[in-house]
Amino acid sequence: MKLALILGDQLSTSLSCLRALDKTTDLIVLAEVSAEARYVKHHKQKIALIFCAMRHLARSLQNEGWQVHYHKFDAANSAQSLLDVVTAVSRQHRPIELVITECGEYRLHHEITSSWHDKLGIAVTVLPDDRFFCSKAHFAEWASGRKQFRMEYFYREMRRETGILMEGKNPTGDEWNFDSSNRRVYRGDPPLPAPPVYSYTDADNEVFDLVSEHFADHPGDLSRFCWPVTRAQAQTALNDFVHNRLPWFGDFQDAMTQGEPFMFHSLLSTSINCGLLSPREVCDAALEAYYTDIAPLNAVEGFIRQILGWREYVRGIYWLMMPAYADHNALGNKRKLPGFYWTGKTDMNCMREAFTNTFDHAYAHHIQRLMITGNFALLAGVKPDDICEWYLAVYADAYDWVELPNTLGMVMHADDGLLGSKPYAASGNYINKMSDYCKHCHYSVKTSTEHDSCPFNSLYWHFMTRHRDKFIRNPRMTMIYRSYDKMADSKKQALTQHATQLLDKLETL
Ligand code: FAD
Ligand code: DLZ
Ligand code: SF4
Repeated sequence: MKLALILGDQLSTSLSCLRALDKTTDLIVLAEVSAEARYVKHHKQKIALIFCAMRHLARSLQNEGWQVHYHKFDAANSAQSLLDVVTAVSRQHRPIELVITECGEYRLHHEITSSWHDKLGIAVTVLPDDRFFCSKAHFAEWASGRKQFRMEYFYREMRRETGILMEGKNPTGDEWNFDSSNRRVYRGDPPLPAPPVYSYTDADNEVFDLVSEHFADHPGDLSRFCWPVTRAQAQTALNDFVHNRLPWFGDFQDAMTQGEPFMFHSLLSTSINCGLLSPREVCDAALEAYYTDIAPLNAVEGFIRQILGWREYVRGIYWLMMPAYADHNALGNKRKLPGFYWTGKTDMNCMREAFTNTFDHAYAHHIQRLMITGNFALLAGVKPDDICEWYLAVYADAYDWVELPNTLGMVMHADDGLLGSKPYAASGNYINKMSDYCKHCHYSVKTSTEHDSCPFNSLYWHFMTRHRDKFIRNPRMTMIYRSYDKMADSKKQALTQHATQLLDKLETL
């Protein structure tokens, strides 16, 4: 007989390892273990989501006739890692082989491929994860010989290969990208639709109690838990998004509004990443909305680009560059992450809003992650390790393969521009333009060097001046340095002095 191990982010009945198994003889293992639940301080909602969804998948597989060994989290059990559980099950059932779909994270992938065969004394077969549009090998082929790996070119290649939003050889609407029409400021029209509410079972409630009891020291709480935990709920989420938010997704993709955590975003990353939805079916649903006039092209293209483009691209980069990628720190950052990232306590309203969403929902939308909490960490020169650990812990959709390139590469520019041709650094002006946060803030966005000036303003110029040698020859940054050079010396000095003072008292902002 064979064993298959299904991981907490592989919760799909069409997984490659299941296709290598025989229902009548083989056994599937799913295990809730401390090693996975504690390797960073995952938000309580992330652990609850994964455990609930694992339990539902186990039940579905049993209903389909599979034999399943399900290991529930038990603090008193001596088996606290995936290897412990597989070892115990192997001793009992004497399989000839362990089959597993390759892991999403390098950490576990390396552990399994380098040592499990010897430790278990049986064959360990790792099968490709074919839930992605682009295999690791195909991405490596695309990347080979290129000096720069620009997402936009990869995305066009994926469009051509899949035929998604293509009319023969040309992109639908004669443009590859409608980003320029996707920067509207949101002023309350149309009203923001509330996301769907799901009902949870007694089995889910058992998980919520378990997480509250054993992971009390982890961030966040469970009172606002609103994530799909079954495939049916995830399909409801997709349907709800396509009809109620996708039509405006493009227009308001970069907008932020006080007290509104979700805007017109899909909230689908948790379901896609843990396996409840496939990226293909999500793109198909968006395409269908375009062809049936439910959503316009700028929305559908903008949404598909995130999945067919960014999501596939960051996964490709991760597997191409790991393990060395995680150690990059191209800007030489040394500052430790300010404590308010974990407590949420700060007078900067934009940051507080992002933290509130994060702790309440294990969610923040992309522009909050990139241009608020990410931007601040970039400007303040936070160590990439610290900020990466934070993003991996606090979001319910976070797994190293997707979090690391986004944080280390896109936000922190720590990979020296492999992922982005210029850092996404911005002053308070950008935040004021794209949101109403500054109206509700203790700080003044209009000034830079007063005692109550927006910290983003002087920190922005401090960032630009301390990295001048690196960025001055970047053609996309010439204008920035030109306007700095035009400033009076007294203004430059005041900016430097004010930013230095802020950096010295960062914890108190
Ligand atoms: P939407 O805005 O509705 O986007 C649609 C879908 O596109 C998402 O569900 C997601 O599957 C995909 N997507 C969008 N942007 C990206 C991207 N940059 N990379 C990969 N996929 C993308 N996304 C994660 O799934 N997990 C993470 O751990 C993660 N960490 C991030 C860390 C930082 C610092 C930043 C800037 C972004 C990160 N992202 C991550 C990308 C993005 O912020 C989230 O995918 C998105 O906010 C999830 O919410 P949504 O489902 O409502 O997305
Ligand atoms: C994130 C996570 C958590 C919190 N718990 C488990 C678990 O108990 N069992 C499990 O199989 N997977 C869990 N996961 C997801 C894994 O960390 C993820 O599968 C690996 O990091 C590989 O991507
Ligand atoms: Fe954020 Fe500055 Fe605006 Fe306050 S004034 S909300 S700190 S950008």
